[in-house]
Amino acid sequence: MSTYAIGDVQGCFDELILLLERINFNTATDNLIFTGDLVNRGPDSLKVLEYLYSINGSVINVLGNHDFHLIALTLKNGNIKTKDETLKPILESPNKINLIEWLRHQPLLHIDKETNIIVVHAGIHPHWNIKQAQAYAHEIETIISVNQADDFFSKMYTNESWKKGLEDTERHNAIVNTFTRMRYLTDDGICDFKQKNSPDKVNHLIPWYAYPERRINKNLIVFGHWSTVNYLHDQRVVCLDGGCVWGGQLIAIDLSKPNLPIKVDSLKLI
Ligand SMILES: [Mn+2]
Repeated sequence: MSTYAIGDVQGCFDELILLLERINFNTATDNLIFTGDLVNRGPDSLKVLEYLYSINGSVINVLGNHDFHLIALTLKNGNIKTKDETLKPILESPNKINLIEWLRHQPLLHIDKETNIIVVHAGIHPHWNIKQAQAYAHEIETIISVNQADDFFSKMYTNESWKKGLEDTERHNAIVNTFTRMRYLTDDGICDFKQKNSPDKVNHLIPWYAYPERRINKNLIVFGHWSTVNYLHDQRVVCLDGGCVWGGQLIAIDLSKPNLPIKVDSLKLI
């Protein structure tokens, strides 16, 4: 029995199946924890969701920004923009309600009981300890899984950065932005949500995982969201976003062997 973490799939269904074959995934005995962004940009978002829903007893997906966006679009039920074309088959699927209900009951943070490895989509604010991170994640999980979630999703698109003393919408947005969009912070601990380049090209901002005195420093944190970082493993973090949707790789690790990535190349013709 193994538990695997898998990086950002973003609709790359064929690569996902190849990766599951590569790791000899067995639905009866193995578990999969996805780092979020299952959908959007890639060719087969609906197939990815339908497949994972069909084996949902073996799957956890920590929610990413694209997953949040899909839930928001579904609840809004309005016209979609060109950049969201790849989500259209989900929105038009007869199985839409089941898929979205499953998605919006997924966590923002998962801690593996065997290894104490933490999995999130983008990261954990360096000022947060584990108890705070769990409480903040739970706060949002409660809001988005109830019937009145529409209000939250209609106000979600802001660039609020976490700081103490925020309330209501500002606080909720800051928590979601941290877990699902954070890459860099300033010296003062303010998130910069615009910069997406790799850290070797950016001097004036600090990657969240390299922030001095990051409070969670014993548990390994596995994350995705940052394809320009690509696969990274240092003592305390593993990035699994190989940018498969951009022609890179889809990456998995067995949580009991986090230093041995298993990679499948994108099938995209470049
Ligand atoms: Mn993302």
